Amino acid sequence: MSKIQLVIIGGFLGSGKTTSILNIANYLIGQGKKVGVVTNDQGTDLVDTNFLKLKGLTAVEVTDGCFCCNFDEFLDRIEKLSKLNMPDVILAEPVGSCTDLIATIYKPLKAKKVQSIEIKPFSVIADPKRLKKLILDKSSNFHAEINYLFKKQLEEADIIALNKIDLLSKEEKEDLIQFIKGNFKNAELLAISARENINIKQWIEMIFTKESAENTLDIDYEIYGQAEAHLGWLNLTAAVDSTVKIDINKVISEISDKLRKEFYKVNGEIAHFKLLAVSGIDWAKASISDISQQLSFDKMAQEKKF
Ligand SMILES: Nc1nc2c(ncn2[C@@H]2O[C@H](COP(=O)(O)OP(=O)(O)OP(=O)(O)O)[C@@H](O)[C@H]2O)c(=O)[nH]1
Ligand SMILES: [Mg+2]
Repeated sequence: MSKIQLVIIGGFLGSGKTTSILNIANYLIGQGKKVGVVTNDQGTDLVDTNFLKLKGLTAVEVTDGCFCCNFDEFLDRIEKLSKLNMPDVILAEPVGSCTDLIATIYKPLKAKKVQSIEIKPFSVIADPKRLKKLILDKSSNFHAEINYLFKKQLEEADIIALNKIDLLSKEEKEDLIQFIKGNFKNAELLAISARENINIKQWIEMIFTKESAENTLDIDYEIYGQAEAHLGWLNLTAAVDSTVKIDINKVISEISDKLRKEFYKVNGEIAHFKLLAVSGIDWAKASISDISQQLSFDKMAQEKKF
């Protein structure tokens, strides 16, 4: 029996993990592969899982904590996916505040000698604006411990995918590439756009032709814990009943604007705000992945304005 290829795509909150997974999955499906996805976040009934399912993928979730602290649950989900659609490839997304995955996933998988799984190199995605704000300009409202976590995530990568290059000038892109090359020497670097499908094929080739170097982190768990503690999580589900038709794109925009204004008032920062709205006939999803960024729709509902 051939092994399931397990591909883990990490990276900070809002860096583009789910967008990349969708893109990689569609590419692999186009090549005739069967693909399953494991998502992971704090809370249950996750936006990412529902989004990927609405996009037609088979997805299961590990909730209320990262894979790294729920290794058995992670294995259980892989088994569940195997039973559901016998995938050739499983794409897995850890929580965006998670690091030290080589020690907590890669090594235990090898130690347990799980014969059915072949683990592929570990990719970590970096959002360029966040990288600049956190590490280069040091202009973020985040606590220093979060900067530490962000750096550690990049340090253990086999592949760093500098994402969202569609938002960068040529100079900005070059500066960041030089910075990453100079500071994270263990990793291969690719500049990509998950949304605009730039260099995704090259990335996939890299994932499936290289081996993980298993860059074990030297990490201070106290600082890591403090970083996670500084990040607040809120998961909400609301049902709206109305006798008149509602424009769900507008609902998303209004909620997001109000939220962003409140964060500005308290000098706060948004790691990732994502909202999925589903009506009887259509759905929409949008995100804010930094307080200085505008709301961006991954999908708008096609409903006409009423
Ligand atoms: N412009 C641009 N936006 C992108 C790109 N990739 C992702 N995004 C947007 O960035 C936002 C966050 O993307 P996600 O894929 O949800 O990020 P994530 O890493 O899965 O986020 P979490 O699961 O919350 O950690 C979404 O609005 C995406 O549409 C890109 O290449 N270019
Ligand atoms: Mg995600």
